[in-house]
Amino acid sequence: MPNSPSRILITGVLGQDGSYLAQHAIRQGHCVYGGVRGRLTSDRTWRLSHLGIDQDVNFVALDLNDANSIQSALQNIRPELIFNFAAQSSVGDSFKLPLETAEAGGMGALRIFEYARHADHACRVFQASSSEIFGDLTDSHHSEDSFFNPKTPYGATKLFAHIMAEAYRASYGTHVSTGILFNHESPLRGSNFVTKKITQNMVAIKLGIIEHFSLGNLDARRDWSHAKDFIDAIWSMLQSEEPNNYVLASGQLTSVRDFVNLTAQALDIPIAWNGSGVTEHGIDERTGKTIVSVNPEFYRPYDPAQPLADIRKARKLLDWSPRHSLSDLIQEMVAFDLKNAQHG
Ligand code: GDR
Repeated sequence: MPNSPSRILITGVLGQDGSYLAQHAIRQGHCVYGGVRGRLTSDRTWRLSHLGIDQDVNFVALDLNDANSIQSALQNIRPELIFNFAAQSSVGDSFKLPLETAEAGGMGALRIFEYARHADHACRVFQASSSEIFGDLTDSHHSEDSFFNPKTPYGATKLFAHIMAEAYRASYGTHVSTGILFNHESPLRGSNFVTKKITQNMVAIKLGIIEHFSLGNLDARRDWSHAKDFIDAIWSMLQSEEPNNYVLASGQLTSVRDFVNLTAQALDIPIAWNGSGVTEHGIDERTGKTIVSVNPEFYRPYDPAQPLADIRKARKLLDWSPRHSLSDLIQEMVAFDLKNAQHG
């Protein structure tokens, strides 16, 4: 891809990944268009404002549920690079919203591939795929060639788009790369995801704003990376001549309970666990008070165990490796949440 400034469309530009990708592209002098569904209000642009780039993004109306909206945005912008991050991104909510999840995540992606296929100019696409496409464990380590067996509406939708990306590559020569993204977090993560929920609530406990909060499955294990590390690899994917699929992860699984422990450590809160199952709770050893408990309301109808990731392909072909450790990530999230809680 030429190094000259490109027209770049980012769907989901208001989300965590879209914001960091926009920052990366703007720093390199590219012209960034950000697809936005619905009204643009300041409470929706807070991530871009935090990164200091809210004035640098050209916002365009784009609703992945609406074929006409996608077509007219793409025809006006004629993007050379498209990063498709927009989706109903909560696995938990996909059980409550299966139709919306499938429409935007599945058909929305397909409509973007169709544009790239027919465009009369060079157009490369990045499709955000997910570790949820693996579903139930089959291999010890999961790579781009593993068996896909999703068990959630979100995972099934992501697999549809993933397979379509491969089909467009093979059948039409479309330049579509996918990132099979394991969990990736940052200070800009939404508070409906477990990491942010933990850091925000533990900070509020530390500052005496709340006394206690609840979680669901403490035994769930996830491979958590810093979102910024993934952005580096995603950018490289569209700079490569050959499109491909890449697993992105750290290669290390940690339980939700241990994420709480590491957050407590970062905040200097001594925590001990008592009980088991729904009665399990974490106690502040200094005060003897319960600060974390289990609420089955946060359990999912199905919560497949996450496999270990095999990231050798991205390491080799993209010359990529994660730069942040889990404790770096937690330190950064806690510092951000402390600042926000103290300064409003
Ligand atoms: P996930 O992320 O479903 O893996 O999807 P999430 O942070 O929502 O859940 C991670 C694990 O934590 C358990 N958990 C809780 N989750 C939430 N949200 N709230 C709780 O209170 C809670 N308690 C325990 C969950 O059961 C789960 O096992 C993320 C998203 O970013 C997807 O878009 C992405 O594709 C995948 O990661 C890879």
